Amino acid sequence: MARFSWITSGESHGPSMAAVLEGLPAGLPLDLSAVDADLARRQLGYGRGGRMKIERDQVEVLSGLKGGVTLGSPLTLLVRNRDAVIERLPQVAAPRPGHADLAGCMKYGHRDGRAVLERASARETAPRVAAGAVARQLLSAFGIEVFAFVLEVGGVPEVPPDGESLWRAAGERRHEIRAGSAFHGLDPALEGAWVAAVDGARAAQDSLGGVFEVRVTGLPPGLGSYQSPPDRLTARLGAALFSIPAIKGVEVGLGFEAGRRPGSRVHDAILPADAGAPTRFRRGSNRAGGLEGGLTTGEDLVLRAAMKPIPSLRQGMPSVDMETGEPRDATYQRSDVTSVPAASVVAEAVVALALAEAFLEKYGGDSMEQVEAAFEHHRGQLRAL
Ligand code: EPS
Repeated sequence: MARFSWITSGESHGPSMAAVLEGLPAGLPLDLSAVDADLARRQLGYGRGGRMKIERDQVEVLSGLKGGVTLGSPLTLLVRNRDAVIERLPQVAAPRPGHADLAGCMKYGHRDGRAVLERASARETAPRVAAGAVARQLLSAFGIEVFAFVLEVGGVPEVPPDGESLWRAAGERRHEIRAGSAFHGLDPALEGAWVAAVDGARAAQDSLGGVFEVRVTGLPPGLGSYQSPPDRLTARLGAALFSIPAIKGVEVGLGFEAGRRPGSRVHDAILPADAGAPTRFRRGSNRAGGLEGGLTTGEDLVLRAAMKPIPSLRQGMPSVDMETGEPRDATYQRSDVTSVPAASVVAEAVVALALAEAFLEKYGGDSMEQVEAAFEHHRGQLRAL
């Protein structure tokens, strides 16, 4: 049985983008329309730019599936680029501050930023979302749901909103409320101010960042490990979120606030659970955000990430011409004003992928039947603990 792993490939304006997942158990039915629905959500959000008007991202499966069910072999997912013009695009003469252009050119010895940006582009997140949608279906077979929503766009609102209150208020209507939001948010009262912020930034030829929250429900306790530092799930989830382009900060549970409070107002009391609960224990609160010691606690996972504004600015940023060495504005072609809503969908994908990996480490088997048996066995152990 192969270890669960995945890779993406493709250039932003090449013929296509792809993802290959290895180590999926055989016997998982895949709903490809749900994969397409995630790809479509990634394309949405108020403030997206011209490229999203061109693309119609849809998944094609090239291997690993028969009759809609996984075979246990590598699963290859293809997302074609409509804007496949890589051979006709101009040089990127002046690197964009904030993008990988300059650091990438210095790494490889290129003078044309095009050689860097084609792969560094956030277009890469399209196949990642497809891969994440598959991971999400594996988790969903065990009652685990990954849900992200946008909290802030461009510093609006001024006081950071409480994700917990929004999440609780939305309850079972969360999918419906988020689907009705132009920003994948849960607070309809903020939509008008967000639209105004994006319109203002567009008029000023500027760009905006923001903050989103990812919540995971239905997790069993004990995913991850404290035995070896890199295996800690907290580290792996942090790395997953930081792998999304433009992410500059990640918080778990209370996050930075945990560093400001005394321990008695940080840690979550352990209490006896009611009879019939899945374990004999319950927690008085979830300030830990569902992770203790690098392991899931069985409480909801609560993660937040901050995204910087997109570095392709219409107004121009000071840069240097790579050929002449003279100062000039950074090269600009087109860009989004904000892609925080899209990043929240990518965050769901990378969190689902990291959790699928940890889930299969603990309960892994060659087939879904074997994974289910391992999962049920652990549930029995937890009831008896
Ligand atoms: C993106 C495709 C890109 C950008 C954007 C995201 O397409 P193009 O470069 O042709 O306009 O719109 O990329 C970035 C924000 C970035 O910094 O690279 C996509 O599919 O999401």
